[in-house]
Order: sequence, then structure tokens, then C-alpha cells
Amino acid sequence: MGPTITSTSRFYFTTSTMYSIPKMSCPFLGVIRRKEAVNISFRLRSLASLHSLPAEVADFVKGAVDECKPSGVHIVTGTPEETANIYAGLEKEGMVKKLPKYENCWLARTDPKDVARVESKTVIVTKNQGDTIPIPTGGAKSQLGSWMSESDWEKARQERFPGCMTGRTMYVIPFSMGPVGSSLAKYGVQVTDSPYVVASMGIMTRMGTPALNKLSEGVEFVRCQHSLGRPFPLKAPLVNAWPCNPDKVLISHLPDTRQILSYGSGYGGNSLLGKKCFALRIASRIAKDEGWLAEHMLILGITNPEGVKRYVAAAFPSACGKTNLAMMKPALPGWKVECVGDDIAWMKFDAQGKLRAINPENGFFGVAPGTSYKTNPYAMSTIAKNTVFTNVGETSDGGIWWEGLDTPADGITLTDWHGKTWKHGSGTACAHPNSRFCAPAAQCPIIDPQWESEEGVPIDAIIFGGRRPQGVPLVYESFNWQHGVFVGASMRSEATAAAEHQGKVIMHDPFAMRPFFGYNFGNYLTHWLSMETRKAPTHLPKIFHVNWFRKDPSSGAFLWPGFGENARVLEWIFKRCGRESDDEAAKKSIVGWLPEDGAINTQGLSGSVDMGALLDVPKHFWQNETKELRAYFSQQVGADLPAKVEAELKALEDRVSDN
Ligand code: SAT
Ligand code: MN
Repeated sequence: MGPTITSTSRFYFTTSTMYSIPKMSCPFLGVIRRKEAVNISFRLRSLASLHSLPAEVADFVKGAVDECKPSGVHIVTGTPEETANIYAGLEKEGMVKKLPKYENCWLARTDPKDVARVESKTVIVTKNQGDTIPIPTGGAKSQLGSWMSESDWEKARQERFPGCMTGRTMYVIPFSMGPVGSSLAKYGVQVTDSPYVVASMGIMTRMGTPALNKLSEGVEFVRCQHSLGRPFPLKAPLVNAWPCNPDKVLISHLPDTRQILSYGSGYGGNSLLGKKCFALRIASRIAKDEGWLAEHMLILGITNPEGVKRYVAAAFPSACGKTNLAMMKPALPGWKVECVGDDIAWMKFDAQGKLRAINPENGFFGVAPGTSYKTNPYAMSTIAKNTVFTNVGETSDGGIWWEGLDTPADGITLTDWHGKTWKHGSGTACAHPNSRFCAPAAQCPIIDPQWESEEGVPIDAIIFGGRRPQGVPLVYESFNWQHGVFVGASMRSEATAAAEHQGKVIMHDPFAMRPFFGYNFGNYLTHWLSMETRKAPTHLPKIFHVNWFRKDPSSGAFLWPGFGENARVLEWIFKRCGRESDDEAAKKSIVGWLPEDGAINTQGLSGSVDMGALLDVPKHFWQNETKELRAYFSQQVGADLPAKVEAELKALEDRVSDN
């Protein structure tokens, strides 16, 4: 028995706040009749609402309906009542449970096969491979993205999407990346059969009527099609009531037509398509076409004790504490840090030539383990209400727990992310290492007053960083823009929690964009270099590199305390932005400008910190580093490496050479 539909209509549309879960059988004829009547009325109402959709959105939705064959369509408005109904429906289905210890907080446990982004199943589809990735030399596999041919993609689509939403409701999510109306914002429409995705997109993006109104003005939008890939009737039981289809996962991007089609996963960046898929992969391509930058960067504002404020954007690979830095509580008296965003920056030069940045997101999707009152007190306040937690542990008094938080009070017991009783020392993790909180950015106590400004905040400095146990100084500044682009291209970091990488290898992660490039990395470098030769007025930000993670080679202990003390490094960066001469508070080294002796304020640092060791630039280390970089660029970027980046590599080789 078809669920909530009549025999003559295949589907209904609704903008109502009703949450519809398919009922696969109904024993009472009378109930069915009443349902039919109700559903006919839905259908009539919603057909009318489909007509009210902007024509291009309606075309997209009709196309998706024809292909995916949902039993109903719900156009998301984003009202509080609608949101409440979505959560109620999720709870009824067993996909989330309420956490009574907090206000409007929810816990989801996924199928253990659906716990992270799946890089190996993430592809970019273009006519030519060279548009997506540099062709590696010597038969190596590209580490800079994955290309799929148009014909392979067509086949993959046919194997997945037809009928994939049978028995499920298709939600139509109009959304804006960036404040609605901002000159830097972009719009999207995501269709999905996952109400969990609707709830999460409601936190992470500006979702619903305001975005739809903008779409009615005829703005361009990215077409995002997402399905869990578990139509009814189910062929196998769900695990944890979490629909997904891990064997068939495919996250595909068509940058030429601004489309994203994602199948089989309901979690994180695989399914919240506004985030990595749109705001990085597709947006980086749009940015190249339109002359701006879409980057994997946090944005923060820093104010000195005199009240002067600057904004910086910073790119770090995963496991470097990006969210912690974005919400830092400075250990330096009188300094203030405010958060604009913790993950993505869209940056564009304004008419005066200032680089302006917005955070295209509306929430934080942060890694839970390791977040604590000690490492990030502001994140802890941010997630105190209206937050969805996924794959974290649970306390017996209806709260959350993960590795890094204090041990719960006596008498409180723990349940792990699988839903099993858990005890300290059990040898397993209570929270999955990639468990997340999803919380509204506006709840961050140090959210920047300008975080939703339409023109974006002015960026004075760009910071690259990595987790480098050896050889890389605490901070240095690039000699100039071109050298800074080379520094970004040369980023490497020690991989830690990432499941697919074994051991503590130092991985290349240029611009922290390795998994997120929307087009050929060689062309991406050319695009960055072109900022210097723009015809319009341009005040380029200064470019820095930091490393909080250098270790004492003999003891293995970190040389720098990190966290709030990183403000001392930001202070030097801050001063360098307002300098009058290149050598102010700095000395030239083989890698760039280093703080001169005493330029990093160490007053009040508890314990002894060996600044000499932190700022040392060992020649032998850098000789090896340049060798490694040359091998990487030649194998992974090959002929697509811009001559200017090659020239910077050569210049570094010359500087480190013994001759
Ligand atoms: O799952 S996400 O891609 O959104 C988060 C991450 O992997 O950085
Ligand atoms: Mn990220």
C-alpha cells in the first residue's frame, strides 16, 4: 500500500509544517480514506506552492522528483514550528533522541559505516581530466582530487538515483551561503530525503523563506541533490535507525553546471551540501571564474589593548585546532579575539582594493572530542543549547560526553557512540573521533559584531599552518605575495585522527584544501598569483605561516604551550601588519621573516619556553624539505605548476644550499 498518497497521484507537495513519515501498511480502511482526503488536500495545496516556486527552482525540483520518485515533497520554510516538527519526526523514527540535560539539544547515532567524509568516493566531473586535477607523472595517483568522466558519471547516476526516494519525503531546502543579500552570498537549493539533513542545514545555513525570496528575484543557484539511497521497501534493516547506503556512496560535483549530486551518506560534509561541496569545491570554481577566493579558512578579529582591530583568515589542515583558534581566549592581558567563522572564508577585493571576507556558514560543525572548558570555553557555551550532537557519548543524566571532558560525577554512567555501556579504560573510544556538534554561530559568546556584515570584514593577514613536530618555526612571514602563495602550496601537516591515514605521517595539504579543490590545483595557484596583477586597486594581505606543534626532539614534548598563548604570535602578526619597514621586529631567514629576538612577548608565560628552539630554522631540515617539495610538485602538479611557484621553490633551494 502506497503510504500517504492516492492511487492516481504519485506525490503531494506541501509547505505545511506537517512531518510525514511513510506508513507502509494501514489496517483500517477508514483511516486510509481520511488520509486520502488529507493527502489530496496536501497535493492541491502543494501543487499550488510548486507553481509559486521560481520557475528554475520548480524545474529543478520537478526533475529531481521524476528521477527519485519520492512519495511527497515538502518545501522547507524554516519556521520554528516546522523545525520542531522535523525534530519530533526524527525522534519518532529513532534517528535522534532529546538530551534532557540541556535546552533543545539532540543526540544522533549514525550507522557505524557512515561516520565521516568519504574522500575516496568524492569526485569532480568535467569534460577533461585536466580541468579537475593535474595529471600526475609516472602513473601516480593524484592526491589533489578525483576526476570522473561524464559518461562514467551518467552511468553511476543511473545506478543510484532512479526511484531512490520511493516511500520517503523529498525536502526542498532553499538556502543562502552568507548573509541573505550580502554581495558575497551565493544561493542553493538542496533536495534531500533526510530530515536530519534538513535539521542540520537549518543550523549551518540560512535556510527557508528569506533564501527562497532571493531565489524569486532570479539569482543563480547551485543545484544540490542528495539521497540516503534507502528507498522503501527496505532490502535490509537499518542500523541505529540511520538510513544510508555505504556501498554505493558517491559525492559528485559538476562545476560547469554548478550541480552537486550526493548519494548514500547522511553525515557531515557528504550530505550537508552547503558546506564542503558547495562552499569549497563548487565555490572555488565560481571564485576562479569571478575573480575571488573560496578558502578553507577561519576568520577572526583581534583587538589590541589600544582598541585597534584587525581581521585575519587562517588555513589549517584537520587536527590543528582551527575551531579553538577561531574562538581563542587570549592569554595576553588586554587583547580580544572575536570569531567570524571557524571553517570557510569567501574573500573578494572591494572597490578600494581591500580583501573582504564573509563566513558563508551560519553554524559550527565542530569535532567534539578534545573540546573542553580548558581548550575552548567559548565553544562549550556555544553548544549549550539548540545543538545537534552526532556520535558522541551520553551520560545517564541526559547529557553528552567525549574524550577530553572531565570525568562525569560519581554515580553518572556513560553510553558510547554505539549505544553501549562504556567505562574508562575499556580500550575503545566513548565518542567517535569524528563525532560532531552542530550549533548556531550566533550562540558563540565571542561572535564578532561584524560577522554578518554584508560587505564582509577587511582581511589584513592570511595565516597558513600545520602540525610540524620538527624544523618549522613557530611563525614566519613570507617575503611577498608570490612567496606566500608558495608557502601555502608547500603546506604539510602530521596526520593524526584521520581514519584512512595510518600512523603519524607528514602529509601534503596545500592551502589546507587538498580534499576540497574544485578545479586543477595548478590553475588554483595561478588564480592566487593573479591577485597580485589585478588591474583594479589591490592591497594584498600579508601572508604568514605558524606552527604551534614543534616538539623538543629529545623529550618529544611540545615546545609551545598553544591555545590562549597563541595570542602572543597573533600579536607579532598584528604588529607586522601595521609596520613601517620590512625589518621592523623581524629578521630575514631562509624561509621568510622571523620575529627578531624579544619580538614575541613572553612576559607572564608560565614555565620556561625556549624561543631559540621554537624559531630555529635548521638548514639540513630545510634541504630535505625542499627535496620533498620538489618531488611532490613534480609528481603531483607536473606541467601545471606555475613558473612563479617553480621559481620560488628554486629560490628556496638556493637559500638552503650549502654552496
Ligand atoms: O564533515 S565535514 O566535511 O563537514 C567536516 C570535515 O571533514 O572537516
Ligand atoms: Mn574544515
